[in-house]
Amino acid sequence: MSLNSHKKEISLFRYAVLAGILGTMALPFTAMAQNPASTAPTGNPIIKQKYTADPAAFVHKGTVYLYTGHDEAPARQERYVMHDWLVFSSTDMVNWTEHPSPLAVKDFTWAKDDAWASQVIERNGKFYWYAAVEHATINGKAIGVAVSDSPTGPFKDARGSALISSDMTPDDKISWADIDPSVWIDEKGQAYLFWGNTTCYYAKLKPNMTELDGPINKVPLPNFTEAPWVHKRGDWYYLSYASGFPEKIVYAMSRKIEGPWEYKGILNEIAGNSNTNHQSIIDFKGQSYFIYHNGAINTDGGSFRRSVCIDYLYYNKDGTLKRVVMTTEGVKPAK
Ligand code: FUB
Repeated sequence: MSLNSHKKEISLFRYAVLAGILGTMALPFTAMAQNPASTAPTGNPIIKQKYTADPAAFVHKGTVYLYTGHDEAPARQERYVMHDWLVFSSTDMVNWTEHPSPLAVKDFTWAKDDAWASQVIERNGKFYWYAAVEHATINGKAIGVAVSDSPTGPFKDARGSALISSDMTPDDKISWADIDPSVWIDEKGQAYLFWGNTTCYYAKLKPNMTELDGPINKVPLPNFTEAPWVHKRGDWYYLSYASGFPEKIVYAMSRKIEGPWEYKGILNEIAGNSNTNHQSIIDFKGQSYFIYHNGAINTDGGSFRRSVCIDYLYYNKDGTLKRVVMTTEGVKPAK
């Protein structure tokens, strides 16, 4: 997203929505901050003791691990303040346990700040965390990769340098082009990294998961803003992404991960008072879930103090996706 655009967006819209649809969810944040690490299952947002954003979830041995960004902007400061990432786990999608923060920008010695969106994937018993940060010496955003033997960390920088930096995508004139990594491993074991803002990129990864294996390619997608997320169901690949600004989540489908992708339309509407809603899609215990963020906690929530929510995702018989219904109730415990 454009930072300038974000700064302009304190908007009446945010307060109108808060007063309306989401008004009943506005709770005093000071009270919520006293909650213990395990959150009471009271619907959306699912994490109430701190602000969480940019969810990325995956399932490992019967447990869902949810990785999030951590919004720490003081009230009324309309800018991102994000220094570390958080991890939560659940065996039912409703009761979430917070673990100690396993990764921070400072763990990437070559990075300056901005713990933006990320995704974790498992390969051969190791967990690889792809994360967007501001590079300290190469102008703009970059993507690093950290590794751990446990999904809850601690994670350490796997390279000692950026995997993706702005000098590798020179056609892009914006400094925040290289953000929002999404990673996928296909049936043959080939790993792919997707990312981008304004332009969607992908590249193959080597089996070590820490080096590119070939050129950086562009994915032609209509009105792509950011937040690509790749998933597969049956024979279909899905590439969902944020579109426009404020952002809706839209999606495309393909029989092959390298495309061509066919645009299919809107998956999730604008998330109330948040300009972004950054999705993650998983299946767990026979049900599909759409995980995203809104700005519904507290009247100071909004675009820079966001909160992760979960609602159901449903497919049509032809493989297309039904539009997500965002709710305050959230989901029921998965059995
Ligand atoms: O959290 C910072 C940025 O906001 C993310 O990288 C984008 O996807 C948007 O959610």
